[in-house]
Amino acid sequence: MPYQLRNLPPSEKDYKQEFMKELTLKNPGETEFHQAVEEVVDSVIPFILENPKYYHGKILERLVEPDRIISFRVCWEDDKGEIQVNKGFRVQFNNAIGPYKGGLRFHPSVSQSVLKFLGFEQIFKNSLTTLPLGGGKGGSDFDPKGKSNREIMRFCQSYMTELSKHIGENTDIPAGDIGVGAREVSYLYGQYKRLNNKFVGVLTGKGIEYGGSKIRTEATGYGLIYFCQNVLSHIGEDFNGKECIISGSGNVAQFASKKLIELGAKVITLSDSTGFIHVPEGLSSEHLKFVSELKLERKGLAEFSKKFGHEFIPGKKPWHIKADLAFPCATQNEITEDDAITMVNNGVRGVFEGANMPTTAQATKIFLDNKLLFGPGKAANAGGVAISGLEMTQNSMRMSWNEQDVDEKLKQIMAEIHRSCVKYGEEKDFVNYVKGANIAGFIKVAEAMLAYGVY
Ligand code: NDP
Ligand code: 2IT
Repeated sequence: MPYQLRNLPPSEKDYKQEFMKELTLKNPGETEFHQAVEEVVDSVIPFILENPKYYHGKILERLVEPDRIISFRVCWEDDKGEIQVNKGFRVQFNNAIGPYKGGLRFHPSVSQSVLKFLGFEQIFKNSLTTLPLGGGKGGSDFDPKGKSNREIMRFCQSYMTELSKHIGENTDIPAGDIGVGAREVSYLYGQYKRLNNKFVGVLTGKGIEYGGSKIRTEATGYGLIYFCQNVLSHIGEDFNGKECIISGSGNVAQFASKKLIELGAKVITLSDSTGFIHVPEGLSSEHLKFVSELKLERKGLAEFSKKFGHEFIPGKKPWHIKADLAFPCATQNEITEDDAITMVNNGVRGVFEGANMPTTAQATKIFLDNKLLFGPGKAANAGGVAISGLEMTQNSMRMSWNEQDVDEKLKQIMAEIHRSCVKYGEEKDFVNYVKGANIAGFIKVAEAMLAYGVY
C-alpha cells in the first residue's frame, strides 16, 4: 500500500486552492472547463478528505486529465462547390466504468474547452445512471444553420470518415447534442456502416427502423420532468397548476414541455438564439407541433408569433417572467447572477437543468443559498444518455423493447438518480442536489480507478 507512506492530507481550503491553481495553469484559457471542474471540486473535496484513500490515490488529479483528445480537420464541399474547413474533436475522457459515451455538438461556439467541460460532466452523469458508461464528448464548430440537407450530409460523412477510426460499439459510442439530431446521427451512422461494413450499435439516437430505441428522442426532456417530479414528491408536492418558464426550443425543451403539460403544469415560455416567446395561458400541443416543425427547418421563434399572435421578445431570455419552476434547456451559462436574483425575487421555487451547465457558478450559489430546489444537469438531464445506454443494450441483444417498457425503465432510473442525490446531498432541512449528484457520481468511478492501480 504505497499511498499510506504519503503525508497527511492538507486542509480543505488549501487543497482546493492548490488544485484549482494547477488546473488553470495546465489548461490555460479553458474557462468552461475550469468552471465545470470547480463545481465538482467544491462538493467532492470535503468527501475526499474524509476518505483519504481517494486523496492518496490522486483520483481528482487523474480525473481532470482526459484519457485522450482527438482533434482533426473536417473538409467538405458546399453546394456552390467551394471547399469548407471545420475543426472536429472527440474527447475520450474516462472509461473506468464503461466505454466512452456522450453526444456530439455541432455549433460555431464549439471549442476544446466546451467539449472538455461537457466530457468531464458526462463522467459523473453517466455514473449516476446506474449503467456501465464512461464519459466522452465530441463535435465541431460547423454551423448547421442555413445549410442544405446535402451540405449537412457531406459534412457528416467527412466528419465520420476520421471519427470512425477512433470509435466502436465497445470503445466509444457517440450520440446527439446541440445541432445533432436524428437526421445527423443517421448520416453519421450510414457513413460508419459504409466504412466498416458492420451493423453495430456504435451510435445512439438512431432511427427506430435501424437500431434506435423507443423513447430515446423524448428521453432527456421526459427524464428531466420525471426527476423534477421526484423532487416535488419528496416535499409532498406535484405539478398541478405550476407555471413553468423554459428556455430553448430544441429536442430537450420540446419534450420537457410536452411532459409538463401532460402532468398538469403550464408552460409559459420557450426561447432560442433569437429571443423568447411568452404565452401566459400556457402552450398547447398545437403550439408544440408548430415549434417542432419550425426547428426542423432551423427557423427562429419570431415565426411562432406571426402564426399565433403571441408575444415574441427579441434578443432576451425568459428569466424575468414570474413562475413557479424554471427549466433552462438551451445552452451553458444562460442563467447569470442577475437572472438568479430576479428569479429568487419573483418567487421561483425550483430550477432544473435540462441543458448542461446552463447556470453560472454565481447563479448556482444564489439558488443554493436561498434553498431553491435545484436539480443540476448531471442528475436532471441524465435520462437521455440513460436511454442511449439502453439502446446499446438492445443493439447487443439484437432486440427492441416497446415504448411502455422503455418509459418505465426511464422512470425507474430517474427515481434511482434522485435517491442517490438525496443519499449524499441531504442536509438538515434541505437536499443539496449539486453535492449529492457530484459525490454519488464520483464514488463509482473513483472505486474503479483505485481498483485498476496506478495508470
Ligand atoms: P437542440 O439543437 O435540439 O436545441 C438547442 C436549443 O438551444 C435551440 O433552441 C437553440 O436555439 C438554443 N441554443 C443553442 N445554443 C444557443 C446559444 N448559444 N444561445 C441561445 N440559444 C441557444 O439541442 P438539445 O435540445 O439537444 O440540447 C439543449 C441542451 O441540452 C444542451 O445544453 C445539451 O448539451 C443538453 N442536453 C441534450 C441532451 C440530448 O439528448 N439531446 C442530453 C442531455 C443534455 P436555435 O434554435 O436558435 O439554434
Ligand atoms: O449531454 C448528454 O448527456 C447528451 N448529449 C446525450 C449523450 C448520449 O450519449 O446520449
